[in-house]
Amino acid sequence: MTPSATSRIAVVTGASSGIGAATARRLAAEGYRVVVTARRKDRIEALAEEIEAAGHSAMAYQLDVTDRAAVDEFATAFKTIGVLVNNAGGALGLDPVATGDPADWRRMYETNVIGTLNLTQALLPKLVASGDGTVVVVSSTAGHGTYEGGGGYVAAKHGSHVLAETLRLEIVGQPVRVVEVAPGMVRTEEFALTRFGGDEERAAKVYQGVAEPLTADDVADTIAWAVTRPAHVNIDLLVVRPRAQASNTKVHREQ
Ligand code: 8X3
Repeated sequence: MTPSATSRIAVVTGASSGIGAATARRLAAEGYRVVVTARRKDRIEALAEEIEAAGHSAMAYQLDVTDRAAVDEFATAFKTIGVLVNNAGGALGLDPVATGDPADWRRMYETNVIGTLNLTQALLPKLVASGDGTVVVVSSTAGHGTYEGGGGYVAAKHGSHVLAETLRLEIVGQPVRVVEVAPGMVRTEEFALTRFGGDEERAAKVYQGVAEPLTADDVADTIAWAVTRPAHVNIDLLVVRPRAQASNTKVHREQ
């Protein structure tokens, strides 16, 4: 991988599906040279090929965001980076605090928080070096309010939110913006399936009767809007929900 030092590079984590893949497609269409990362090599390679076939620029890099040594190695490939989209993460289970599996809580903290920390720490010097960098943290409405069964995921997403807020305070004065995008109910190929360990019936119930949950493209659109504002405009936080969802616990379902 030999990215040009002058091109505007956008790194997207968790790009193998859902919001990450949609964001990569969209930022490529906006003119970024996108680097799509995820653990599943076949998927990110196919995505990079698809983006290239559409006349844009993309490359795939297999990466587990929780593997710090691998993240540090990845960072050495770049002199400068324009945009980092910390999207990798997800939910495991919907168990109450009383019975939730500590291993699930740990795993969610690792992917949603430490993964974002790893990428952000490793790439921050490259974002600064670009003279106009943007860190995007894809958190969740679960980072702003709790719900029954949310437990470990809510705790982890509050962690992502705090990471973004704290980083913005600490690097003020440097040429890097910190943007948090907090999506509510988004119907993606895998989010609910992963949460319920592949149980398709339980996953389908999440969206049952909801007229139009957000799509990955809706969230990609929001991210692209924030990223493409003029460099002096920092969109601190965007909370994005479908019209049918008034809060984490108030969703309109048609019978
Ligand atoms: C996804 C939103 O409601 O499943 O981040 O926590 S929710």
